[in-house]
Amino acid sequence: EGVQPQEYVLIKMEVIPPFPTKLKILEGRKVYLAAATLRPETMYGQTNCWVLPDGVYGAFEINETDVFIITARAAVNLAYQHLSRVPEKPTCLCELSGNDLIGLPLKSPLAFNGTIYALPMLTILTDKGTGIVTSVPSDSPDDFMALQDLLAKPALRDKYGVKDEWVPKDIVPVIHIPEFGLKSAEKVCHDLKIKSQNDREKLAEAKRMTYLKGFTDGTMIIGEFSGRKVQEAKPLIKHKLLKEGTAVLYSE
Ligand code: A2H
Repeated sequence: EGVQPQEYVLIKMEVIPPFPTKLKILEGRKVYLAAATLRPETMYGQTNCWVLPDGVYGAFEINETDVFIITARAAVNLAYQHLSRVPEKPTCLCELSGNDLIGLPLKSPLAFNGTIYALPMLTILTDKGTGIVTSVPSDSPDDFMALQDLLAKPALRDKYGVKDEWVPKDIVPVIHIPEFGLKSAEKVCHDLKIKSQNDREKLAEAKRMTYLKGFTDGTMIIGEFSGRKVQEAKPLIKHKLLKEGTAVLYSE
């Protein structure tokens, strides 16, 4: 963690009822997997959600209606940021493992795909954000490689009980970058010859390259702000999500 606090946008990925047995006690409530992102302008391209299979999560009461599934660590931080039903005290309705979340159908704001699913990512850090990550394989090298691994490795899908119909077949392009085209993550992962989601050093380089170019040279090619520069669209999309209540701010 750095010296300066990092501000994330938490995207409320709504769990579509009816709930499976492990989530039954949450029935009747609005339940969300809350994903921390630095790139709200890419949300059109969400194809799935990522959870850590061995991760420990909880279902926390955020207010009278909403429940967020996140790590306990994030719930404590949220409770000190006015995002807990009981001020400064997280209330957990049930504990869940990442494995319990795999396969949940979700509806996420701005996503071009109507229903997306929670899938396993093995490199999620439990001491950053909420432990839930939304997947935008067009623009995130980590997301692109985790998806490649699932698509290319039937044994990996089997290990985590992932059904083929949960795995997105198509990437949804969001941003055009002159140097990298419409699927910058795929292009950079290919150019750097990245083999898997565990290729951490090369992925750090890929992230650095795409993050910077996307912001400085990128143009939106989808949604309300299509044709606008990413630099202009980013704050507009962030405020739109916050205003409509499909996202909240979170700092750590
Ligand atoms: B970003 P930073 Cl399109 N473990 O959102 C691993 N990764 C996590 C995480 C966790 N616990 N919590 C959040 N993240 C991811 C979108 C995106 C992101 C795009 C491109 C790049 C990118 C869609 N995934 O991040 O260490 C989230 O993925 C590249 C930096 O705080 C979040 O933003 O800088 C980003 O990492 C936060 O990472």
